[in-house]
Amino acid sequence: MKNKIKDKIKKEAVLGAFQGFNSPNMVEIIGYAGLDFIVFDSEHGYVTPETMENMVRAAECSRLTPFIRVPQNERQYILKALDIGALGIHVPMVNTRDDAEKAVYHAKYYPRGGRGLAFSQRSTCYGVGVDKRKYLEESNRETMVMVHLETRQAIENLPRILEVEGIDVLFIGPTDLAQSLGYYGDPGHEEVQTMITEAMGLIVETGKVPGVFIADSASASRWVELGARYIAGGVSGICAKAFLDFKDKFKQS
Ligand code: 3PY
Ligand code: MG
Repeated sequence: MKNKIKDKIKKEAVLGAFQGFNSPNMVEIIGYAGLDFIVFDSEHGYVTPETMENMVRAAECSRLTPFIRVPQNERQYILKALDIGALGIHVPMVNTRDDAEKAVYHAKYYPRGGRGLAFSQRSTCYGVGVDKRKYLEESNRETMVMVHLETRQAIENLPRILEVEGIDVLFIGPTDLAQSLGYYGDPGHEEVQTMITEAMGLIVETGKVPGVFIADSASASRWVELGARYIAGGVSGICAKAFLDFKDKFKQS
């Protein structure tokens, strides 16, 4: 169970997308288009459990690394996301050091954490021919934890959140961050942008990896220059833009 994102972000920025609806076919299209990873969104989205499993399979078939954004930072969500075969989790609204510790604890097996263990699950090939010790070591090494920093409180607590071992990406959510600062629907506001820039500076300074959600890929280079190595957009937003463009360029004669 090699997680190619884990190695790649050490050297360069990776690109992915959040998908919050049922469609394994869409996952394959994104994979064949050459993105690095996909995040199935069960915080805002409504992916049903059976289709979630098939979307993880579709990602594997099309060389996309599958992650799942869990609805909230709770054991049962993190456990199911990983047991179904996601190679990492996105955890929304991580506001304190304790929140960050909790996310890592439920994503990692003993000795780092307390992830529940069952060899009957998809992630362990249903126990068929599995080398149990090797699986545990590999899983703890390859499973990624992405914590969402998306409130003023999270940014204020960033120095303490950064102390937690086992977080792979500190992912900034500009939409929620903007509303937490009072700028509803305006993540481009100067104060929000300054806060993101400063947070990224601190993350990079401590040798960790910042990530960020973007509305369009043209804006990514600015974050990459600041050290972000994990960039994601939203599938519906990307599709909506592509269809609007498709319609706008339609000429009848
Ligand atoms: C946000 O911008 O609030 C996000 O959660 C992006 O994923
Ligand atoms: Mg958010």
